[in-house]
Amino acid sequence: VGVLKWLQRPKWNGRGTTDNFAGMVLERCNVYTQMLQPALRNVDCQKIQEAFKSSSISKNPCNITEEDYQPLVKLTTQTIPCGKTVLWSKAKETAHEYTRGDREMFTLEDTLLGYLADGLTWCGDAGTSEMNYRSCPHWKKDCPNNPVSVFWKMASRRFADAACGVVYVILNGSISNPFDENSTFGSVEINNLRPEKVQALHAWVIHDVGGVPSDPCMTSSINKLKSITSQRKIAFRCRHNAGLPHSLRI
Ligand code: N1C
Repeated sequence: VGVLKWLQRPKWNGRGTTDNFAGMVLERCNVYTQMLQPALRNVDCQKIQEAFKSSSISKNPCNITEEDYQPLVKLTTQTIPCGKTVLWSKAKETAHEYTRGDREMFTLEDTLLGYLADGLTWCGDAGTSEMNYRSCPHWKKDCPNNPVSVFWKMASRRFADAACGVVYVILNGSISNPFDENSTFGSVEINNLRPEKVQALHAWVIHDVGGVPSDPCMTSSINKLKSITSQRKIAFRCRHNAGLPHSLRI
């Protein structure tokens, strides 16, 4: 009994592949390309679904690389106009609330690639051609180079690298560290913005209604962000606001 139980234990510490992963990817692709961004109506969602699955199928889920996503990336090419990129850190819902109201602005989840993957988990296994619905590697407890972590790092890097004009970032002013150097924004995106085409980074620090003791833009956390942008020769502006602004333009 002990051995049997041991054999049946989940392999990894993270949640398994989302139920109906492939079906959800196909469905999201159809919604996005047929209803949300008609400019992409000619993409082949069947192919996209297959490329997404193939990125991790029959592979060790601790050895995923950005190259594994190349075919998917190629099929989902999309150009975001200058001045329309919205980054966020620890403020996902707030950022999406904002871009829902202004369909011209794009977070990564408002691009096809981010839209397909948002909230999903996926991984395969070296020995089989099935997804693993039971468990997937947890980035801390198992391994950092798992399909989901590598995906967001790759997608975030490319999203920031492609940004031009004024770039916006929505930060969470209700926590002590609105700019976190270990976050994806602080470790990947900020370092991949290109000074030659990014006019400025405008930060919106959103905090709870009821006021803050002092200006969140003056805290050491935001000062750190300011100094990184200045080293990188990117102009920086910061505003704080209780609740969402009507326009991100400062
Ligand atoms: O680590 P974060 O936030 O600072 O990452 C956010 C930053 C955004 O600007 C996005 O462009 O990085 C991009 N991004 C996503 O779009 C995204 N969607 C879902 C990064 N991560 C994303 N996720 C998942 O949330 C992913 O699993 C990652 O680990 C978290 C990061 O959330 P965070 O710490 O609030």
